[in-house]
Amino acid sequence: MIWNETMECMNREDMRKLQGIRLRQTVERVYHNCEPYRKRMQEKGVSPSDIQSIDDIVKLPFTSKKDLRDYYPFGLLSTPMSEIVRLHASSGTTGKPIVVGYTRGDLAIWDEVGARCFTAYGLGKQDVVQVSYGYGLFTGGLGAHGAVETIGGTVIPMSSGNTEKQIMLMRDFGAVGLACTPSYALYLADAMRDSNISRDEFSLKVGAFGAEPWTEAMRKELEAKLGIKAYDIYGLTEIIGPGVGHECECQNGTHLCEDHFYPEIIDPETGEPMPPGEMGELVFSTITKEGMPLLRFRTRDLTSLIYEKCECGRTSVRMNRILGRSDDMLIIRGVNVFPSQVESVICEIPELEPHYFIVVDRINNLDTFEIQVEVKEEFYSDEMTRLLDLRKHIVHRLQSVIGLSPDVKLVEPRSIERSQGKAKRVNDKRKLS
Ligand code: DLL
Repeated sequence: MIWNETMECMNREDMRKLQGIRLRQTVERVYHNCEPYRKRMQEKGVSPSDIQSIDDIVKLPFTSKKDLRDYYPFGLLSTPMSEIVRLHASSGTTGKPIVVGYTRGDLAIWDEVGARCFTAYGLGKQDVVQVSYGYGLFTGGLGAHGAVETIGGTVIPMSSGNTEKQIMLMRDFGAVGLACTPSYALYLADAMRDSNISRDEFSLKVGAFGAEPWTEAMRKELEAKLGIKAYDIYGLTEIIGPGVGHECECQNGTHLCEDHFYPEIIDPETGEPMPPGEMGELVFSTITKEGMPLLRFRTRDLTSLIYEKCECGRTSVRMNRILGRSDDMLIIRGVNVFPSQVESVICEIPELEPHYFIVVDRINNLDTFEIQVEVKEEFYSDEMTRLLDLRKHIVHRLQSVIGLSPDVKLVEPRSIERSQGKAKRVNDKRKLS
């Protein structure tokens, strides 16, 4: 099922033309209505008339998270405050949050792209969807909420937390779709198993999981545990929220809504565009937003793009799974490590639960690298030799995937703290000193 066939299946040449027209309009808008953008463009010697087609985008300056902080709270708006009908914010790790203002038109775009996501997952008017992303300043709850209402489905505005009630209502209201972070979905799956309710009593068929990186192995785990198809939903506050991209029934890359959000991949070191298909940092320009359009916003997310037509019929560009954020990358003893690599190894070992925590420290000038991982109930025995063998096997697999031998600590089931929103999987103590 396709929500907006014209846009999602447009031939690539027409799409580029449309993107060029929309980019030009956006550049005009920010140049005339947003002082920081005008100054930046003038400094770079670019004027709106230099932007004739989408290829000219490389002439424009980048925008970063730092810019959003520097112009906190409303300095990057391109409309008067009277046109702004909603604010969202995301709290970063440091300092002030990042604030985004939406006009009515922006909210309509958000509903439209959100509707494309849930339609692509096979959901429609007849379906009940439980939204267990947090509601509030975080875009997850209200974003998914608007999307489900737009396709005409029935939304259960659960928000996160209160797991027992989540499970009860999911069963009683016959939720077919579940929208939450993959880590919370895992938590719910375990809690459902522990409740005395049999799986047949649930109607769940589809998961819309995102807001944090997750792996193919985690998808398999979630699909098996919940008996569903688990789809990716991607987005970020600065650009709009959930709905920037989504998977389709082929589960082979995340389609980006590129008629609204134009993606580029750049070399994170030099800022130069990467050749098509290569991995690098994802950059977005919003080309239809009114309230706070962003040009060439550096997401810090690392991925690559696929431009071939998908088997589902959509021609929209697809994004490979996000390896992680460049600022999540750990450099341990000189080796680059992403938590997602650790996750993929853990999920492939049947004796382990997909719950882990990484602790990095520096002792006597040497990096230490510890991974705590839960062993499944049935394998967690007092028999030391069995656990030692398992530990050896994990270290060996991690060594071959990431090139480092961590200190693996096997811990009891349920002993690692669970998250109801985005999972926190790393404690890098080196940053504190
Ligand atoms: O997480 C918006 C969202 C809500 C997306 C619900 C999907 C579902 P932020 O809090 O601003 O917004 O965080 C954005 O989260 O730059 C990525 O690093 C990460 N992220 C979001 N979706 C995915 C995904 C929301 N599907 C940041 N896969 C982004 C991997 C994701 N990472």
